[in-house]
Amino acid sequence: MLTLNRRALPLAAALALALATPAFAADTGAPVQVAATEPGAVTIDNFAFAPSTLTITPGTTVTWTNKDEEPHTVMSADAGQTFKSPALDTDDRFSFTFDKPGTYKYFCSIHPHMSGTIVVK
Ligand SMILES: [Cu+2]
Repeated sequence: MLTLNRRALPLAAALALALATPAFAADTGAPVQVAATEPGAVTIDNFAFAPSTLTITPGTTVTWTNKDEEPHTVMSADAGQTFKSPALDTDDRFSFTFDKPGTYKYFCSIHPHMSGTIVVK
């Protein structure tokens, strides 16, 4: 069952891409273009979170995708560490659903100068 799911997932994703995007995007996978149009997508690239500030509505799931060759983390800056990812290798993803309005600052624990903000309102 698990093996079946693992095999079926990329196929389903490719199919969804092919249906939702122009034909040329299906071949390249185009994850960057797709991610950029999703309201809850943050890309980690060149030691920066993009967009650095993302404004979303409550209940939105934000997914961070590491496009760097270096590992990064996503760690909320509040004392309670509302969200905290493991080290993300290249193309790894981390998701968190923001239910409560507020301003959530976060950073990469490996490179603390990397920071970003999620605004939920
Ligand atoms: Cu980092």
